[in-house]
Amino acid sequence: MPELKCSSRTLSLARTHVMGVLNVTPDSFSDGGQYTTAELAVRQASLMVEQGASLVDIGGESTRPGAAEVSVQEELDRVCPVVERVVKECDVVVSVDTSKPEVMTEVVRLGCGLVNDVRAFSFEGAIDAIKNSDVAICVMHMQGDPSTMQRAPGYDDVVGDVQAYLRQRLSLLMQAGVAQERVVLDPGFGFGKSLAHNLDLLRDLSSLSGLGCPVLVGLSRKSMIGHILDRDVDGRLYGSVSAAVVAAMNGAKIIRVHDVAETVDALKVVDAVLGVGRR
Ligand code: 8Y4
Repeated sequence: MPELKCSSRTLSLARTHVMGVLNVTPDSFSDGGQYTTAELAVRQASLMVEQGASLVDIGGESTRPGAAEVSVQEELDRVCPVVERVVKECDVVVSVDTSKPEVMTEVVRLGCGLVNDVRAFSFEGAIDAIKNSDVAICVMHMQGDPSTMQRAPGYDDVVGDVQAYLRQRLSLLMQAGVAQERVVLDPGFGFGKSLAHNLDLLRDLSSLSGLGCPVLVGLSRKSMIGHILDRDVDGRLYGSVSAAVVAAMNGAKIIRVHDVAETVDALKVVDAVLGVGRR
């Protein structure tokens, strides 16, 4: 069975894994910025691990439209103390959500297992920052940039376009010397996509696995769930868990979520149906 090497830890790709979201931005609206200090962040990470998360995704830059840009120093100050402590204290793969090469270099040094870049390692120096390490990387599709991406998203064929973009990034990374075995691909739900685009991508998610890398998705509490249900973020739990189930049935191996315990239960059912654990 294939595995994903994440620095000193390994994830079996025989089952579906949950990645718990741990925002360390003062303005993160989903957790109200409650976990800004390292102490509270580590407590939240420990809870998510107890609930069955295989990874925690630590992010210090908000990609919400209209969110303030964060300097390199500010992002380092937010993220590094938390990464350092979670790496030492928790039995989990530490993922860091960043696009900045300076942050990547530092968190790789601190022992993170995955670098999650919503900008697909497009900033100058980003590929160099991860290439001579053994961290896994998540390469995500986005149309436009976070400030403008939801204004008028457009595609000829959203599934084909996203797949072509990810194939191109993968090929560039491999040319730079990054082994394909380190790469995770993500269609980037909500990043420059209408509801119809998101639904097309979720319905056809299994076609992404054809690129030969494990697939990660983030659907949790996103506006596509809000639009389907006509609910604000506090009312999106069942919708988010349902979307996670669809994604896992369609081959996603890592699901990025806010509600770890609930999603872990749902994915145990999916994995049982998929026959995980049988020879
Ligand atoms: C409510 C709650 C509404 C959260 C919107 C949001 C992804 C990601 C994000 C993703 C990967 C978010 C950092 C956006 N989404 N990384 N990051 N894939 N790989 N919005 O889909 O959660 S942040």
